Amino acid sequence: MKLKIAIQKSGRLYEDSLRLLKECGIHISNGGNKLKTEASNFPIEVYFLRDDDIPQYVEDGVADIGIAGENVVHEKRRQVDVLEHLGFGKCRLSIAVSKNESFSKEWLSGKRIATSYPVILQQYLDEQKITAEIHEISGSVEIAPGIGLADAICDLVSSGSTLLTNGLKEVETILRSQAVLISDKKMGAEKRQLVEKLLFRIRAVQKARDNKYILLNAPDDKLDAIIRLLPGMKSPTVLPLATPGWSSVHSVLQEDDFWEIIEQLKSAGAQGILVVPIEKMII
Ligand code: PRT
Ligand code: ZN
Repeated sequence: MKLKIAIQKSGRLYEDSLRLLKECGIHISNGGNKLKTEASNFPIEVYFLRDDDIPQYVEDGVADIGIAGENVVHEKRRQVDVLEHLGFGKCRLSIAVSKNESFSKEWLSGKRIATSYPVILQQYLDEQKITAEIHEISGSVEIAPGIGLADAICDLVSSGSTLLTNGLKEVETILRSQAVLISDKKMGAEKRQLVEKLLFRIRAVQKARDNKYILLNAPDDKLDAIIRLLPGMKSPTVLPLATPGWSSVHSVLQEDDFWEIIEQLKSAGAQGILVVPIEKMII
């Protein structure tokens, strides 16, 4: 039995999706123009599809699991389970208007809004009790105000440069999105076991990405103060150095706390601090 996973065939999620599988130790030949390929060392078949179609394929059981943006998963309203947020493909679905417009939510009332996300936008408008006209278009949404097709747009934004070059400004964020792993609700027990195995690896890869391994040297009389600064997985490892009166301390640090703690370690007397990436982390 093989697990079938659907990933984007080309586009913004393609490379990160392949990289994630690779980091999970799953060897597949690059898709190229192929519709599907197999892994040599894990019972998995990879299908390369358009991102918009992935939720439907998973709902229908054509694929057991898939990687798609939350934006697409919400818009398509398909009955699938979201198993994990994957930390890439981050963007937001926002309303944008001409940069000279003085915007308020009430302003939207009666306006024409161009979008490729009519379902999510309608839900937002209903929640806000705003009546507006939605123009569904499938691409180049950002040019709609300039050509007189709409008064505002609702589109995905990441850096914001597309809005800027089209004389628009972002005024409301209605959804934050990233790539997620979705699964078929009707999957059998054997497939579920394979999914668990894959999820275990994905989580180890994600945890490793958020953490760093740190090694440092310290005089023994400063050890207590230094150890208090380091969380570690249980507690830091302390090993004697060849030079009497000195020890080496090993620990794991969260990427987010990293710079702050390094500063404090230095002032507490730590020397020769090394910080190295972790490849996999299982706790
Ligand atoms: O062929 P297929 O249908 O598979 O590809 P696609 O063209 O529909 O999708 P693609 O590859 O553009 O995006 C796939 C997924 O990436 C989306 O569904 C989102 O989940 C995610 N993602 C992340 C983005 C962006 N960031 C993004 N910036 N998708 C699209 N954009 C577009 C946006 O629509 C706008 O045109 O990029 C432009 C804005 O970018 P900035 O950086 O100028 O703000
Ligand atoms: Zn698409």
